[in-house]
Amino acid sequence: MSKTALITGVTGQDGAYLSEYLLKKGYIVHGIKRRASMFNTDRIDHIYQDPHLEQRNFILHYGDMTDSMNITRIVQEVQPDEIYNLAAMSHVKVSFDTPEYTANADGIGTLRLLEAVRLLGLANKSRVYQASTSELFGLVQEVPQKETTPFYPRSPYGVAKMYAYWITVNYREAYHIHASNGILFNHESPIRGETFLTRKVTRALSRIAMGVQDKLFVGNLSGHRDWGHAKDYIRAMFLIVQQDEPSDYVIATGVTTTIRDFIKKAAAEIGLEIGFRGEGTEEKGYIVSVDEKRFTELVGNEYLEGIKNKISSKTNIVGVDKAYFRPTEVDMLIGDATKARTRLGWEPRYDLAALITDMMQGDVKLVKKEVYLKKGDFYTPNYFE
Ligand code: NDP
Ligand code: GDR
Repeated sequence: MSKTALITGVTGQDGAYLSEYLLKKGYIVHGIKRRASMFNTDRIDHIYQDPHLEQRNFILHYGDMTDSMNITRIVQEVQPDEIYNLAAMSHVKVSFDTPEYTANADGIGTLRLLEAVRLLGLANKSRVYQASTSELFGLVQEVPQKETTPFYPRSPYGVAKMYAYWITVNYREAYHIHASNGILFNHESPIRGETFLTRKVTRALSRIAMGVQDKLFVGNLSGHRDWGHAKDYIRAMFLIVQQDEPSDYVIATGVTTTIRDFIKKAAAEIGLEIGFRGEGTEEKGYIVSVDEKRFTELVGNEYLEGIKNKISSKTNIVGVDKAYFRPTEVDMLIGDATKARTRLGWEPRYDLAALITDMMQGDVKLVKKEVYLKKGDFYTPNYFE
């Protein structure tokens, strides 16, 4: 008999990869999507199944983590063997603007789900995975961070996720639900949301390379993040849920990189060398040189002249805008995933270089499509943040 999984946040980066992964394993996958004024299922379009089909193994339900009755009804209908709670207002900076909503969706939303499992008598049936985060470590109390490192969240998002972490532990201990936290460090991919740092960078560099954008504005350039590939991290989620005993695991690569270096490495992927000059809000990034062969192969010969002009005119292509600063920042994250490596046998398959290759290839392709449409005089949105 096929297992049944329920994924909240199915339309997000992780929800999309996890759905695909579980479907390949023969699961029946149910996902909760929000009502939106436009289609919001781009990331799962390739696995979407027409609701008119009689036999479906990928089924979507309208729902919201802020609606207890809705969550309870869906859990009752689906009777899931496994629940992956991935839904969240997941943008740290935006959580400072919407703190109450973030607490409601990310914190209390997790309680709603756990309480549904308890009230429906599913404590022995439905295993729960909670999407916890390295943002719990915030102002880090130890380097590298592991399961025993004390938490010190630095944003309304981090604080909401801290509630979600502990309510998951509490329901595990109080009601013997197989509920686990995956304390995942940053993980990215070609389908990462466009307003997170890595994707903002790979998208902007691709657009600058092809002349459809002049400049990339970022905030703090000196922060460190431990970046992995989302495909590796959803495998860890699955493994956590398959363990006989529920537990909490750090998932990380163990390598940390500054934002400045991420920008340099992403540019180098398409043959551009970027140098930075100045300090603080006056820091600026310039194209210093171009590997013509690499650039021509990966981006296109027709854009080379534009790059050479930017080099000779010393045009600045990266700038700092303090609008992207956070009231309290998380400066340094680097995870120690020894527990996951030893107990789950989990190892990341992508290193940072492979992640960047995947992301740059994805965005160069998308921008080529954008340029093609523009040339044909078709409208293409800019999607400014
Ligand atoms: P995304 O932002 O890409 O996806 C979040 C998902 O949650 C989307 O499907 C979104 O729907 C949905 N959602 C948001 N608010 C609600 C709500 N109120 N009710 C129902 N659904 C909602 O996040 P990721 O895929 O990157 O991350 C998945 C989870 O893992 C999140 O909980 C995140 O906080 C956490 N996490 C992520 C890490 C990362 O580096 N990616 C690291 C550690 C933890 P919509 O598409 O309509 O916006
Ligand atoms: P983060 O990811 O806050 O770590 O949360 P994000 O990519 O937003 O920021 C990473 C670092 O880059 C700095 N930064 C900028 N960030 C954004 N978004 N935009 C900018 O212009 C910019 N300039 C500099 C940030 O200040 C920060 O230091 C992500 C989310 O996926 C969370 O949901 C998840 O829990 C954590 O990762 C682990």
